[in-house]
Amino acid sequence: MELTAIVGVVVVGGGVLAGLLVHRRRRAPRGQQGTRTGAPPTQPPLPQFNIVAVGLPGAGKTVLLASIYNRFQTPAGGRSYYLEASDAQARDLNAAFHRINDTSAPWPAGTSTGEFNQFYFAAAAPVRGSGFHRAFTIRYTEYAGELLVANSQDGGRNQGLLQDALSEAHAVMALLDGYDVLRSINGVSNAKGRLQYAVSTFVNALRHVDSSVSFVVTKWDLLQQTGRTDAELVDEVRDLLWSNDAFRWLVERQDAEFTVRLFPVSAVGPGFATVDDAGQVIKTAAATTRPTGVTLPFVSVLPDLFDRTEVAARHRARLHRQHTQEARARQQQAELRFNVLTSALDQLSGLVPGGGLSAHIVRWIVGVDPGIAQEAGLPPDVAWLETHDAQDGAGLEAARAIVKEMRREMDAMEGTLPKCVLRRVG
Ligand SMILES: Nc1nc2c(ncn2[C@@H]2O[C@H](COP(=O)(O)OP(=O)(O)OP(=O)(O)O)[C@@H](O)[C@H]2O)c(=O)[nH]1
Ligand SMILES: [Mg+2]
Repeated sequence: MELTAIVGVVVVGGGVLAGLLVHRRRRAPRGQQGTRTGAPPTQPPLPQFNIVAVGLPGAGKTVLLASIYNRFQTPAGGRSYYLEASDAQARDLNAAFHRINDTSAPWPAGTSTGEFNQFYFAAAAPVRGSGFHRAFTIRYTEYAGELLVANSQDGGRNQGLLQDALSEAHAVMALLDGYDVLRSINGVSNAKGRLQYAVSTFVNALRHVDSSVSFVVTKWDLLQQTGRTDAELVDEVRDLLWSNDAFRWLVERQDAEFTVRLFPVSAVGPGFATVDDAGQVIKTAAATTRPTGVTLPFVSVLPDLFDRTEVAARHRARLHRQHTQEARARQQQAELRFNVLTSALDQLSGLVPGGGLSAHIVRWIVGVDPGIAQEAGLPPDVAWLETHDAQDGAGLEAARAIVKEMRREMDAMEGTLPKCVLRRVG
């Protein structure tokens, strides 16, 4: 089965004519099209984080999703947690990655506009010798990049679903096609036009979205073939993108609480593919995949959410100090509100259909009133997790451990490639 007939991740795409000619690929046959919203693999109420990827057709959304799942499906590389999909979605994603990995098989077909799929991944970590406990769920939306760039009767319904997914997103990954980036750096005519088109598509899709946005440069392995170091390439890519007014606006317009990063990512890794004379990316016979950087856009989501909470909480704490006469009364009030809030959430978690806390409640806590926990004397991420951990203490402990590891992975990347941070907040 084709991955494109299966997967569910959100990515925005488009391209100038010349670019489209280079990137034109076959679409999944009609019989294989469909809309699937896979059931979450877990029954207990877990907090849910929604991720949407946006990128032009051919930017690499589908291949990246298969590669991300492949990396996260078991604890590995110093990571103690894993992501678990439902049996059916795991089968689809594994089959897709196997197809990508098989150098005698063609690449997956482009995703059809009739497809719209949502993948649910439960994150689980070991807790005090009592096995793995689920901590939260990540929902990832997969669709055709064409939905972002063309009006079509066929995809009309899915364009609406995509808008919904974007408005519910906690984090958006904006994918820039690394091959376009490479050709732009090399001064190939039309390449900059296609990048410009991608950025305009992001502007259109994200204008009214207030989630965090990170930029992902896909097919980094092709850029590495220039022989330049990652640090040199990041410098060049930054300069290239920074010269684009719309890109600068996207970075600078983010809500003040978010750090904006550029992630160099290869879903297949170095040496797996090259570009032939016709401009097609072709697999290298007998090569094996060694994906690089694919976990990073994922692991930045939760620490960024908590950082946003923390920055807002610090701001409120400053105001709090400035009004010392009112401090005591405010403290008492905050404690009261915090208690009311936690008990209300306890009740809500049992009432929401499917048992999970809705994204709106997540936004409410994280986005609207993050100072409450601080005023009540709790560190914001601990308070956040406690209010969202409706099921058991082990789930909370697992969530804390996962977020800590995610932070460590982010810090390591920023230590190695500091220029990847386009804008630092906090
Ligand atoms: N070298 C290299 N090529 C890649 C990589 N990821 C994707 N590609 C190439 O890019 C093509 C398009 O990737 P897809 O993942 O199908 O693109 P998409 O964004 O899902 O496209 P639509 O489904 O049309 O929206 C693949 O068929 C590969 O040829 C990568 O990490 N490295
Ligand atoms: Mg696709």
